[in-house]
Amino acid sequence: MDNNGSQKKDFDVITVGAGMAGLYMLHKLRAQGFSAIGLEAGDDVGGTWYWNRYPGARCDIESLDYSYSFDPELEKVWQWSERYATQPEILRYLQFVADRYDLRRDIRFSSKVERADWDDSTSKWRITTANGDSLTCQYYVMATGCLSLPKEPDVKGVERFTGQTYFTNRWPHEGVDFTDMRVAVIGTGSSGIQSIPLIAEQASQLTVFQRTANYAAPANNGPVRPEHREKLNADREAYREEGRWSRAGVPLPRSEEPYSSVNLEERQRRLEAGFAQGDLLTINSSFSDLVTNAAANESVQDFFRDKVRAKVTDPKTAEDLCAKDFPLFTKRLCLETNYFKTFNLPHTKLVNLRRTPIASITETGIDTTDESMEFDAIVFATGFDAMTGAIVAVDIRGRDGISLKDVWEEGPKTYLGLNVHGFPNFFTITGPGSPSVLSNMVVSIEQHVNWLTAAFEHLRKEGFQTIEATSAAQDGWITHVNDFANLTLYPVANSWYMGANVPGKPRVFLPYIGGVDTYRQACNEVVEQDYLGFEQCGTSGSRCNEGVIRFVKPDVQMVLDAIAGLEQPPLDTLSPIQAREQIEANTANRAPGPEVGEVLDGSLPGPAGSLNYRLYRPATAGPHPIVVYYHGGGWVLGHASSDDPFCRYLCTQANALVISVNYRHAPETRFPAAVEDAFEALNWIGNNAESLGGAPNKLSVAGWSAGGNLATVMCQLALKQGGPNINGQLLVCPVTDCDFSTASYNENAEGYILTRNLMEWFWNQYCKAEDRKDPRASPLRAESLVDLPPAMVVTAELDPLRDEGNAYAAALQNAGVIVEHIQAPGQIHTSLTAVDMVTSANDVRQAMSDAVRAFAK
Ligand code: NA7
Repeated sequence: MDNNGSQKKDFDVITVGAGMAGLYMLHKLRAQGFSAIGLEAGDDVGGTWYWNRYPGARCDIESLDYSYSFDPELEKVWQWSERYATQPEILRYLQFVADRYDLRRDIRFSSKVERADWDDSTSKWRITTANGDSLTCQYYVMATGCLSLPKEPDVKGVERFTGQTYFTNRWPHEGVDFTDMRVAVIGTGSSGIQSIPLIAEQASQLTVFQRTANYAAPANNGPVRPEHREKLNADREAYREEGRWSRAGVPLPRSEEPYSSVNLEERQRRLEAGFAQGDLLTINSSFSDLVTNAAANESVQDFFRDKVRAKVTDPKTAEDLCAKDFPLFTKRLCLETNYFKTFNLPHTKLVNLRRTPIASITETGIDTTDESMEFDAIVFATGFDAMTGAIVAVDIRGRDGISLKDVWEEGPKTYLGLNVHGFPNFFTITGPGSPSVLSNMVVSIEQHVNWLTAAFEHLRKEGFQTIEATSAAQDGWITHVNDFANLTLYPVANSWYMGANVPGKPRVFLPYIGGVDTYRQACNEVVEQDYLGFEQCGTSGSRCNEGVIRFVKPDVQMVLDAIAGLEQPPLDTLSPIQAREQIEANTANRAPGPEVGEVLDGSLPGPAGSLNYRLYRPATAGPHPIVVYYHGGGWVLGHASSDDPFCRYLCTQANALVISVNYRHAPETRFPAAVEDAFEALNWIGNNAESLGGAPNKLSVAGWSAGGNLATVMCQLALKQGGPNINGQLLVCPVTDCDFSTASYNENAEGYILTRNLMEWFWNQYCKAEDRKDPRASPLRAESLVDLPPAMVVTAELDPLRDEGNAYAAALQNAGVIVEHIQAPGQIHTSLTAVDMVTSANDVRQAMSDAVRAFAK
């Protein structure tokens, strides 16, 4: 039935927007037998390609990739004429799609949605349009695009100008002829960079007002690359699938090599090749760390700036056109065709607004702080209220009338970028918190539409009327999105990704940067776990598998994936000697940790022979407080320098002399040999503090894992048996007890490097069963913890040892000891000490070094 002009008022699904997302949504819904209608503000299909008709408008993902994949026949009947198609061609494509699948009959055009209200009593949304339509639906889907609501031109005097004013994102359908006109363009993002060369071809004078110079690579546009078409045609489905499981939604090899790992020549070769390739993604994919490593990024920035200098004749203009204010890629890279060369034309001029800002737009032109200029036309290429603007432009009211705009006041909150807690049956396609603008939009659109329509099908089959994200699942996802963003340089840029281009908009990273592949996997797992984190309700009851889909910190997950990739046998299946060899091999190429003033290897007298130590001295003037450090390794593995990066970190950050002492290991020597060695070393260091360069009476202990066990035992022994005065104890994921029945042992028995089996193996090597309850092995069992030194206890959420560490912190507190206790979410046993590898633990590490400083005060 035709829903367009009909009187039908109630639908299974209402979709807002008839761009790429809305069209495919309608097609899928119809195929699945849902009644659906699309509401579109424009008078035809096309979305962003309907509105953005400025000269030079093109896609910046190659058209072969920037096209639907859902119908192989469609790909046969539509052929792109250019590598990067123009806006008219993309619009024709979308019109062709609308015709081919007869979609217009289910779209009401010139229907701007103004309100959407959830009605709990009927479990339906009521949608109200500007022309007075009031429709209801079970599912309400915003397919309004990420870059659709124009940013208000925030330039003083904008209303005064009496000449012609144009906005790139609302370009007249009939086009504009700038012949013989004096034209100003404000804005040098993609829209400005694409339109400026073409406007310059017509205008008698062109003045470009640039606030921030952008990085741009040459588009090298032309016919579709034959090799690209061949690759697609060779195995269409495999090609599309590769795109779906790629980082950015485009099949492209991705280097695992950091920038610093290849020599200068190879770097240059890859950069030149990427540049010549003429796309957004190749350079970034040529190294593993360009968006995470500031130094690598800076170096590639130089490469881009040199390219500008080579193209622009006037050195001052060239310098002004060089992007300098933000790391490369943290604003969307632009593709340019003749942009930089346009500034070599005699009638084109660049005004650097950083030097001479606009004072005001006047009746006849633009006044900067430096000069008055007259224009016949001003073009605003000033961008969009991206990702959230078009969504909250509709007054969306969820449960109990809560407003989405209010809920998102401090930044958008979504689960998977799909749904919002408090807004049942409301969905956003490519919403904030999904890869969206960091991906090939078409791939992301298809994935969302497929996911949603499968969910609708599932709910229909199961007899549920509503689905809604739980608050916990949503919070978990928001944390995950932010964790990923914070691993990168993106948050430092004043980009629209950060909402920073719109005055007053909260500064929050809007898209999901974990990659299309990672994201798709998460969405799939949510479904496999019976819509994890979604509450599904129907007349006959409700169902909710509550949970958080990604709770491991993303960089920790990368470490886990890398280790899994090694396919090594579990340590507990090896002999101790083999286990030591495996660990040594694995840590040989780890990040080295910070530079310290001096590293000194020495030995000290132990109870059964000398003990090696490694001393780390800060570069600052001493004497320094001393930290006696005990390494981890389950009493079986490791040595004085095996926690080298962490010791260096403590040394520099806490400005302390860190002395990592070795002790005898099991199974060669078992409990209590390690304790005796550790205690002897502590006493020796206490007695020799001054000659070592330490400050007298400023001695603390620290240790990780089994070393944490020894550190805390040292505090107990020093008090009991008369050892040096200890100012504080830093216990990082310490072993404090021999009980394997804690919840954390069960929850984290496998999968996070330190397994339950491995821990049992360590204990078996170290300590006879009958000795394990001795407080020197299980310090949690000490009779009293009164008068022990102040402590910082740090535990990791995904560590079998979490609960015993937490129990020790609580026991110290109960005994009146001053305790700072951090429970690090999403971290594992080995990640807190993995300096420079797991940066998500930087805050925790900082707190540790602050605590060590405080011990010495
Ligand atoms: P962008 O990328 O947001 O660019 C907007 C440009 O307009 C940018 O250079 C801004 O400078 C400039 N701008 C915005 N407001 C002002 C004022 N008040 N004064 C001077 N200059 C201003 O939007 P586009 O439309 O070019 O591209 C959007 C996306 O579409 C693009 O990334 C592609 O994905 C396709 P600023 O950087 O804020 O200093």
